[in-house]
Amino acid sequence: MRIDILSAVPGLLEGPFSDSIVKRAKEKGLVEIVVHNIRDWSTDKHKKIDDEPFGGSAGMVLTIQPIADAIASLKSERAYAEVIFLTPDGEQLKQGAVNHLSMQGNLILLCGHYKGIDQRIREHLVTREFSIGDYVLSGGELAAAVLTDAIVRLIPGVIGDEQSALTDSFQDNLLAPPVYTRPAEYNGWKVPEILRSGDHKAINEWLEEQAVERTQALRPDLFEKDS
Ligand code: 6GU
Repeated sequence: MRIDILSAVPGLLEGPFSDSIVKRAKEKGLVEIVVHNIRDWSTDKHKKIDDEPFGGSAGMVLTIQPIADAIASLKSERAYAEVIFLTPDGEQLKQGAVNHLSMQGNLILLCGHYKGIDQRIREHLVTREFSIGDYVLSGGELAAAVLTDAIVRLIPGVIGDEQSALTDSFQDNLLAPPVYTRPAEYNGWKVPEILRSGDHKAINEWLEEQAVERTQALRPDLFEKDS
C-alpha cells in the first residue's frame, strides 16, 4: 500500500512516521508513505497556494490549481482507492472505517489548512472526508498522521503478533481489558490472582468480563452504535 499525503506544512509530518510501528512497516516494505508539499505544484510565480475567500469572510483559502495538479500527477502514476480530505466537518473516524481503508489500495490524504480549501476540490476530487473528533486543529496534518498510523498497524505483517491488532479496543466494540506484567506485587499492589492461575479458560472468561464491564462503565455508547 502507498499513502500520499498532500500538505501545505509538510514539516509537521516528519516525526510521526519515523519511529515505532510505522517506521518498521516502511522498512519491511509493507507500506510506502510519501509526504508532498502542495506548494511544489503551484504555477504561480510566487508559488502562492492560497487566496482570499469570495464573499469576503476572514482567513485564507487553499486554491484549486496546486491541489488539482498534485492529485492529477499522482493519479497518472498509479491507481488510488480514495482521495481523503481531513476536515473537522468530515465523518467522525471510527475503527470500522479504518479497518476498511487498511484493505484498500493506495490512498491520497489531503490536509486542509487556513480557513479551508476551495469547495470545488471537495465536490469534484475528494471521495471521502474524515474528522478525528469534535475539536479544531490548526490543520489536517495531525489528523492525517492519526489516520495513517491507525491504518498502517492493521496491514498484515506489520504487527508481529497477528492476534494483537484484532484484540485492540474497539475491534469488537469493546474496550480492551487491563493488562499487567511483572512484578506480581509492587508496594502491596497485587496483580489479580486469576491471571496467575494458569487456567486459560478461566482467564479468557475473566478478560471478556472485564472488557464488558469497562465498556459499560466508561463507554456505554459503544453498545448502541456501529463503529
Ligand atoms: Cl481532520 N482537521 C482539523 N483541522 N481539525 C480537526 C480535524 C481535522 N479533526 C478534528 N479536528
